[in-house]
Amino acid sequence: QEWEFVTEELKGQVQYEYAAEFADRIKEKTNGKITVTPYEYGALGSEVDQAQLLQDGGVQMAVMSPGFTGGQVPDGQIFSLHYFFPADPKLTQEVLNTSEALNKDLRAKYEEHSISPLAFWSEGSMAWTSNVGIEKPSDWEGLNMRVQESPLMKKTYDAYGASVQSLSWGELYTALDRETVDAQENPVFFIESASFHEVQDTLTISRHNNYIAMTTVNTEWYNGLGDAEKQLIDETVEEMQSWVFEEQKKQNDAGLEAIKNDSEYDTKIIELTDEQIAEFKKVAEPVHEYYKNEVEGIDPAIYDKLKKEIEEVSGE
Ligand code: 6CS
Repeated sequence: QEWEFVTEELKGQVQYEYAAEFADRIKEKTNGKITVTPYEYGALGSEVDQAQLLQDGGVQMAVMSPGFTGGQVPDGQIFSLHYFFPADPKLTQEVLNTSEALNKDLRAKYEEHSISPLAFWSEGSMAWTSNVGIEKPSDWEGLNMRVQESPLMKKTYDAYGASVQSLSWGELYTALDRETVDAQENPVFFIESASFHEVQDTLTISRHNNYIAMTTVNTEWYNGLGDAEKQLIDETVEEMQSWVFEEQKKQNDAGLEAIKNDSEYDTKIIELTDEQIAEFKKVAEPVHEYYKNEVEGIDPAIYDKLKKEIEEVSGE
């Protein structure tokens, strides 16, 4: 058997390395009877194309960012709320591993679209890059922010006073360089690896959100597998949760060091203080209510349950 596994990143980056490690483990466990083929971003299209491919059963597995199906599965937009999950990736990962709201209720929502998320994991805390140096909400005024395909992301940056534009990440370096967009958000490892810091003067450590990815399988394909194969996949996905946590941490630490030591581009690093973060929270928190009460098609009960689970983990 051969299973095809698309990712939204390149060799060396977290998502691709995840798929490659998954492939190695399956090969070993099945003595080569099952081959998993990982694909880099771009090999089979953009992030949006890849999501569609998985839904159509054109590939069996995908690492998928919820932001690219925000229009189709509105509940998945919960991951783009700012200052909702714990700032610490370790605590966020604990929520992702244990949450019933996500692993049962949200999973069912994705399954209506033939996407089965088997696991949710953090690629690290996201930072903002720009040329202006974002330190307070009003610094966003007049900026054009790059976002994924998620209406809620627009709402969030609207609240800060920015305009937004959806792009695949492959177009982002050029867009920043030509200043057709002014700012973007990503985990630090990705900013360094995609060289966005070369075309942006500043990086703000904002702790506004973790970047979340999902290990997904085509629902009908997965449901049609035998119990032994399902068990093999589930068990390997579960083992990979601690592996990917260490991998993203290693890459994010190294990425920050590399940006700091890159004397050619001399990126200014702004670490927001707790007081500055409180200003962003004031603007971002009403969007949580907006999400829960106004976004069409979402189940507010998932929001309430998840909020409680987050409070339990973060002790707040
Ligand atoms: O910014 C993006 O869209 C990309 N960022 C990451 C961390 N992974 C893939 C995604 O497409």
